[in-house]
Amino acid sequence: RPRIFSGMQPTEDSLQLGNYIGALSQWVALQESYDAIYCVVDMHALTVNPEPEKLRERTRRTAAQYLAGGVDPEGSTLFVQSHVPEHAELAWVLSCQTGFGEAGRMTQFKDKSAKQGTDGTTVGLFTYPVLMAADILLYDAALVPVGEDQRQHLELARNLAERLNSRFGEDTAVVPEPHIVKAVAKIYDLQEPTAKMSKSSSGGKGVIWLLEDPKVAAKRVKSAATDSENEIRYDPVAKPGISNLLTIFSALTSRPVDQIAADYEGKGYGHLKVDLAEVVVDFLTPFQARANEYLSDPAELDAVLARGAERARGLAQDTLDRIYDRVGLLPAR
Ligand code: AQP
Repeated sequence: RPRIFSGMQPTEDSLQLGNYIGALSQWVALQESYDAIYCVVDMHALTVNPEPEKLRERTRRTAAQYLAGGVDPEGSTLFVQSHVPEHAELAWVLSCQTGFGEAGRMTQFKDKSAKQGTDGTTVGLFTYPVLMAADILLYDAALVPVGEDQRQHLELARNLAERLNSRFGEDTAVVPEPHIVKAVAKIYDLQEPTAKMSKSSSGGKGVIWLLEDPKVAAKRVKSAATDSENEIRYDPVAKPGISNLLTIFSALTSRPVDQIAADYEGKGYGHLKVDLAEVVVDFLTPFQARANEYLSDPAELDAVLARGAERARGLAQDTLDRIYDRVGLLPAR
């Protein structure tokens, strides 16, 4: 089976609905046909300087949400990035292959560093995409399921793989392909439907958190920003708010957007919002029950993560040995 890799950062207590629709639900759909490797990228989360206790707690919570979303811990490999030190080791090799200007062109870095100012911005935030490239190349991943916002980082990983191959020999690294499902690649903030729903967007008011009280989530859906017309149709340019609600509705019910839009022909926005609020509650309630079950037994969760790390490490060591050899590092005796 071809290999896929993906990960998310444990930067908040809860993932948000965009993480689920754009990434996690894709992971679950792909895990049967691929050798899937899913990682909680806690080292990436260090770029925002979290409280140590919070980071540990959020790492477990993120893993529990992967499992609650349907990641199969038997068929797939689920682990925590820092448990496999090869990620940081390969990142160093790759950082020596990355142009300073090339890294500086990453739009996510430009956006985040602009908010934080020069002194608040760490070197870790700058080299974040290089660590992400290491995550992917370490497992010879052929495919990387992510949301649209990660496209440029994926392109860097591809460029680095190609660079290694042209400098050190054709099969030094596997060049990964992004797997971005266009229809759900970008879920928007409910209050600001032209901005990506993100763990840090709109002060949280337009975000649906996977682990928040479903009643609060329902309220957020009902007060989503729309437009001054009254026609329900999918038109992301003219009607970003309504189109986003239709996309979320479609993703959570596995029904085509057009069909849903047709159901609401001639009906008011209120109808759509009330029904979508119910769909969201019906999704969140069992999701949270499953997540809480995993969280109620941290020892078992840690055991799942330990098994995953053991398998991941075996794969990672082989790749790192190969790349260390190609770039000319002397093997240790
Ligand atoms: N709104 C979204 N729509 C579709 N996909 C999304 N993803 C994130 N937001 C959306 C995808 O989820 C994964 C999250 O990976 P991450 O936690 O490493 O990265 P992130 O993009 O930093 O997450 P957030 O929630 O957007 O937090 P911020 O921006 O506040 O740090 C990725 O596959 C991403 O594409």
